[in-house]
Order: sequence, then structure tokens, then C-alpha cells
Amino acid sequence: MKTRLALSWFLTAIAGLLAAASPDKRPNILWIMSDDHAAAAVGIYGSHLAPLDPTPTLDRLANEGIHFTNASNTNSICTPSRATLLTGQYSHTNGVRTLFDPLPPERHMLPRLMKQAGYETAMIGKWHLHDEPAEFDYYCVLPGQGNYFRPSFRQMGAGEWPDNLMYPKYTYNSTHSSDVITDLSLRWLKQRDQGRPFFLMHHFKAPHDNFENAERYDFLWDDVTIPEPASLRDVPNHGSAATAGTGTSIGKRNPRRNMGHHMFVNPDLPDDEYLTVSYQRYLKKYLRTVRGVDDNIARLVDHLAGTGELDNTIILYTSDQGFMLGEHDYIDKRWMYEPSLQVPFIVRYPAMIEAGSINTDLVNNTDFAPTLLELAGVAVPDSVQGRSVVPLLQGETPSDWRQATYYRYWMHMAHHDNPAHYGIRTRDFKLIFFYGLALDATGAKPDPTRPGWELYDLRNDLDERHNVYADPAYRDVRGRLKEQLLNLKAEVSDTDESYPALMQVRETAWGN
Ligand SMILES: [Ca+2]
Repeated sequence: MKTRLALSWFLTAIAGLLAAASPDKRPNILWIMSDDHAAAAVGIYGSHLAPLDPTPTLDRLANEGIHFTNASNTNSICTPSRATLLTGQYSHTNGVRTLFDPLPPERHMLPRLMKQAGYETAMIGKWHLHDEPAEFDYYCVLPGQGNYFRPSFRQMGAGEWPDNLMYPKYTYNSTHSSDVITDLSLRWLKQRDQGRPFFLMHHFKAPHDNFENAERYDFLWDDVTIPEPASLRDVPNHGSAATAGTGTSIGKRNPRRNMGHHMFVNPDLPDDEYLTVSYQRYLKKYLRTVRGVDDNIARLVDHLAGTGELDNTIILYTSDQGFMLGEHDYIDKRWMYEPSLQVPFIVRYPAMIEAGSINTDLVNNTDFAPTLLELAGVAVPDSVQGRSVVPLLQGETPSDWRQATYYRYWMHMAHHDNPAHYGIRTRDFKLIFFYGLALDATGAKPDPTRPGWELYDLRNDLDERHNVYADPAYRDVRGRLKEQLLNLKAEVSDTDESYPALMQVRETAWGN
């Protein structure tokens, strides 16, 4: 017995000496995320906004790494998106369908497995789940949406959740949330255990509305006319009966909900002029908060370069979802339309990724958790519905990669008047079914008889200006996509069991 104990002690001591002699060389993982950052407002994506050069740092990361041009989310709203990112599961599986659904810490799979694998883990910035980020080694997160200026935080060790509020020490020119969150991450990076690799979730509040930029950006693009999206004024055949009159507008299109009055636009201006002024003000406010995000990412990158850790750190950038920036005269997210569905997705890691790579495969936000786990050398649990994109990072698309991505939004007519819907997006087409209760013709009360179908041919209409659902030329496509949608819905295990009233509408509508 004594011999065995001595041997055990001896082996442990040897292991300790070996560990000390060869520090853990696994790559660090820095996952930067912003809130509502549309791909159109990232320069590398080449949209009409690219000439403004809104994101020089992100463009640099993409040029030194890879960017994905078909990265979708699966339910375009904050809390559900974050639950999907932590679990690798669709909203109907993890139960976080709406802003109000909880996700208990025992289901925060991603940080728990990263920690178990020996990564030093931290969550800093916007969290926006209701439960404590208890699975991390450290957290310092905004309560709920948090404030743009002089934000308070909930910090691990500062008391019981959710009363553990703390106020970081503010320094001059560092009271804006993007600056403070970055200060906090830099502080953590400098103080952490240098003998282990880190997994840091650095998540900005910006550019979520209501946009407020740091003072130094007050006059950025002041003398510039922001280019308009092609569909801002030209929406001849976009939408359907289900969406007519819905969604917050920038101009006067939706008289009940428009951004013009928040932008202090003179309501007496003619409609067209009102839209012009409102759009310019709205976009400038948004883009100034975007630049604040980008400049702070530069601070993180500079720090890593200064400590020699840059090339041994996998840097991922994305947003919790996209955002409508005037396309079809909409703002906000929630829609399955491209600007809201797509997210920017950039990865820099020169040891694995060829500089300047572009990937066009259909990836979605169930893929993030398995990707991060594989990058950390951790086995992906069976509970995950997504798939690691690591082969894609290396320039190899598996032959059985997904050919379609599923989407569902549940918060029917909440906040910005978006009807609930689900749909399928393939490389070439998008089919959306608005199954819920829409407003009646007067906008006064729900009318359960107005489901709507929309079909867009993305091969020649990526701006989704022409709903071709009723076009006889698309009859075969329509039928094929409906079948594909039902199959995919079953494959990801979504059902309508919780929505019997809507099921009724669905049954009548599928026959059309
Ligand atoms: Ca968001």
C-alpha cells in the first residue's frame, strides 16, 4: 500500500514538473460579439455602406482570416440568440423562444465544457440572459440591456445574483459602455492566470438601439450623405398580406410606429423629404456606435499583439443577429429578411486559416458552440444541433454540409409589430410562412384569417423586392420548398404543439 501511495505521489510530482516545464500551448479564444450589428455595416461585406469605411479593424481581421457571407441566425432576437449560442440548440429545443424565457445555469453548456477542459473562462459585457453566468471562472456583465453611459455591472463575487451590482472605476473619456467593457476585458487579460489558455466572451452592448455614441464620434460623417439601400423607397412587390402595414418604419410608411419623431424630424415635411432626413439621422447615430465598437476591438488586438499572443489567439467576431437599416423602410431585426437574418462572421487564426478566405456555405448560430468546442479540443455533446465549421475554416466543405437553414420567430406583434413566422433559406430561395395572427385591414384588432406566404428568388433578387409566391412560373419551386421546409422543421424537431390556435391557421393555409 505504502509503495503504491509513494508511486502515486511520484507520478503526480512528475506530472506537475512536466506541466510546469511545458505550459499549455492550446490557443486562446477571444469571442467578440456585438448587438444588432448588420453585415451591411461591416466594410468587408461590400454593401452600399462600405464606402464609408465603418469598420477598418474588422476588415483587417477578415483580410487576415476568413469571413462567412451566408451566416444566419435562427431566431432574430437578443435573448433567444444568446441561448442558442450557449447551447448549440434551436430556440424550440432550449426553450428560449422569446425575450422572457429563462435558461438555467446548468444548461450553459459551452462555458462549462470550456472550463472543464482547463480554459480560463470569462464573460464580460452584455449577457442578456435572465440567469447568472455561473459557469464561468469570472463574469462582469451589464444588467439586462445595460446603459450606454456610466454603465453598472453585475460582477462575480460582488454578492448574490441578481443583486451583485458594482460600479467600475470610471476614468476620463471612458464612460461609454463600449469603452468600459473593453477596459474591463483588458484588465482581466492582464490579471489572469498566464499558465492556461483563455476563453473570453467579450460582448458589446452597441450598436443596439437607442444608439448613443461616445462623444468623440459626435461629428463623424457629419458632412457626408449616407448612401441609401436600394429598397428604402422602392418596395413594389415586397411582403404579403400578413406583413402589410407592419414593422417600424424610418419614414411615415407606418404612421403608428416610425423613427422620424425619435430623430426629431419635422412632421410637416413631405413624406419623401421626411424619409430622407430621418434616414440620414438614424444611420449616422447607428454607424457612430459601430465605429466605437471597431475602435475598441483595435484596442484588444493591439493588446494581444503587444503581449505576443495575437497569433496564438483565435479571434471570432459576430453579432447576436442582423439589423434592418432602412431596407424596405424597416428598422430592427426579428424578420427573416436578409439584413436581419444574416450576421457578420469573421475568424482570424493564421495557424489554421488562409488570409483573405471567403466562405459562402450556409452556416447558422447553432454552429458556434460546436465550433468553439472543437477549436478547444473538446468533444461536442449529442445535445448540440449545430455543426462545427472548423473544416470550413480550413477551406474544406464536407459533402453533406447543410443545404438549407431553418428559422422561426415567435414574438408575434411584440414591440415592433412583426408577425410570427417560420421559413427556410436555401442558397437560391427563401420561403417564409407568416402563420400567426396579423392586424386586420384597419390595424385595429387581430384578424386570424390573414396568414401570408412569401417567396424570394435570391439568385436575382437578393434585396427581396419581389415576392414571387403567387407567380405561376414558381409553382414547382414553391411546392418543392414547402416540402423541404416541412422536412427540415421535422429534422430540427420543431413542432406547433405549444400553439394550437395557430395550428388551425396553419392547416388552412398549407392548402393554398
Ligand atoms: Ca440583439
